[in-house]
Amino acid sequence: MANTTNKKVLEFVQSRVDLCKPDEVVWITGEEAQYEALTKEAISTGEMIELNQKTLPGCLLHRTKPNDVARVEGRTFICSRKEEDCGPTNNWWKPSEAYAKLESILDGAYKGRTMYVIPFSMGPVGGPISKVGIEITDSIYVVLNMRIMTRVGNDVLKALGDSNDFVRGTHAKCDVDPEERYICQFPEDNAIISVNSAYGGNVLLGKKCFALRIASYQGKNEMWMAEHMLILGIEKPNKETVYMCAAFPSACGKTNLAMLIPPEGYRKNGYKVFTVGDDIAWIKKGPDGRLYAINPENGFFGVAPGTNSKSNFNALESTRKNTIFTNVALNPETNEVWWEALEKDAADKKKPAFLIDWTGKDWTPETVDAEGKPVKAAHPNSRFTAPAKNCPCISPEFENGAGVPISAIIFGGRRPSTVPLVYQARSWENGVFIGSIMGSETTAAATGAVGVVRRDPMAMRPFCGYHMGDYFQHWLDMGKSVDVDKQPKFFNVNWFRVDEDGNFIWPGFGDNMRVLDWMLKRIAGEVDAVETPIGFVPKAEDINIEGLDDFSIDTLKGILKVDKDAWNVEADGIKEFYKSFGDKLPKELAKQADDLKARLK
Ligand code: GTP
Ligand code: SPV
Ligand code: MN
Repeated sequence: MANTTNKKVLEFVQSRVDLCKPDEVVWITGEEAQYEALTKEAISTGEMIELNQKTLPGCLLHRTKPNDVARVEGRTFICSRKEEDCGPTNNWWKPSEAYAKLESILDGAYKGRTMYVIPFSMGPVGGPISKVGIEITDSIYVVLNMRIMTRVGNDVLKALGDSNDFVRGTHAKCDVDPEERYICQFPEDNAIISVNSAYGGNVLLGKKCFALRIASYQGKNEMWMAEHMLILGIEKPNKETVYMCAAFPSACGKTNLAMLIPPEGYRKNGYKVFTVGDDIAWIKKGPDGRLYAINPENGFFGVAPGTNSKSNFNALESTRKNTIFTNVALNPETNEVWWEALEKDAADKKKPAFLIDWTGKDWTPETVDAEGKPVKAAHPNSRFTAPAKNCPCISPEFENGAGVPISAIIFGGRRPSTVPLVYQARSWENGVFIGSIMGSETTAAATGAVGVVRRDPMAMRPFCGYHMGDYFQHWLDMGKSVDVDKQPKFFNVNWFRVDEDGNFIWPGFGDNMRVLDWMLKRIAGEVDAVETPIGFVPKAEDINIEGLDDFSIDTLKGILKVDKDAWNVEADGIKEFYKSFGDKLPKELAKQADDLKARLK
């Protein structure tokens, strides 16, 4: 039964009933008993596997079809009315044609099934930056995940009242047919339709589809920003907390940085890191003229492989109860989960000798594929869905709907060479330039080749809901709307420089605190820096490497170096990339590219 009299909501839901023809309609209320019943049902049908309830209380495992393990960028469409509003980084589909095709797929898609109506809020319910969505789905997996990732239920409908300001999301699993899989955003209609997938970012419509693709478009029109960014707070020994946002592409270290544990020396001196968000930030100007950020999500959909008590203690802790695991391995003896590098070192005795892999097959450390290559027990993009409140370092400001004031914006990606460990932009405009030229090696978070460097502006290439050239202009406009002394400082980082043998040079993870510390000092005006053609690089002695074994100041100097030849190649690549935006490229950025080239002469 609907717990709302909102005509627009009721109309939308009725339109889905008429189209998808479910046997039954269930409104998700937010009540505990309803979840328990749904969980039981999903366990009884095999959709979910109940894990060891002593060691992993409330935890479930889910396996997707092997053809459905990551976002599908090639099948993701921005269905703006005009093609020129979609831009060269997105796939465009004419709305009338997209609707016709999708409605033919949705026609009767819920026959013999139950339709779930999920009212959800991105951001604290009723908060000044928050927004509401309604997702229709035929998947209990989606319901249970949305319950962790967003705020759901009757409270949301109450907060929405009679307003028409909500996003309409329709999801149908259908046959999980990869040839008929479509993830479509209709920015002008506030609508999302996703069919033939049952995996994470394709179907949890509050996440990438709404909170980035639709929200980025809303933000452009309403003068705020939706970004693929973590938000963290660093409490200094004087108890002041400085907040930073960081945009890294998928599987490039946001969750890890957001939950960082500082090295011992910092902890002793009273530094603490708090997590506000690990994937998405909504940023708006506050009453005092500074920029404030909220995390619109309520949980973490994090990469499992590589997560262990050493690399990310806080993330691992977050997954110890009420968590859904997707495509990890199962230890049938203990009924617990496993993934590659769950042990912090090879000597760890817990490494299992026998598992059920993510596809449901028997697995041992000796298992190889047809070509004789070792088989991974967990899929490289296997994930955990964990409630934010489980996180030991969740920020006390997490539920503050007004957000936290941002002092720094950090960009970064996986670059084996060229890009130094850290550098600072000269200004907001130069910062936007640095974000716009971001490049990174592709990862398993999306289907396609892995390890190829591609341009990924602001880590938003797969997530910007409109023309990337207009998006750059919006960034410039946001900067102009904030007084210079209130603007966050911009930095770029690269944890992923490798040596001749392909090993990472910088220790990374908790030791990234050493780089954040330099940023804190730059923000406070406590250290100067070396001006280079690309921006301000630290003096090596200003990065604290005390307590780092086998890491010399010469090694540090090596990864701080700005190689002019390599950057000349980079600058040419940028100009090439910029050409794809045609006359939508803001002239300020074209000038930034020219200036860089001139400084490199
Ligand atoms: P999405 O959820 O896909 O947006 O990913 P993310 O940006 O949150 O990435 P995450 O923190 O899950 O890290 C992805 C991978 O990068 C993991 O395998 C980590 O082990 C690795 N990683 C994270 N931080 C570092 C680092 O500082 N150095 C190195 N070498 N690897 C890192
Ligand atoms: C990403 O790919 O950036 C993710 C995972 O955070 S997904 O929700 O699948 O998009
Ligand atoms: Mn992400």
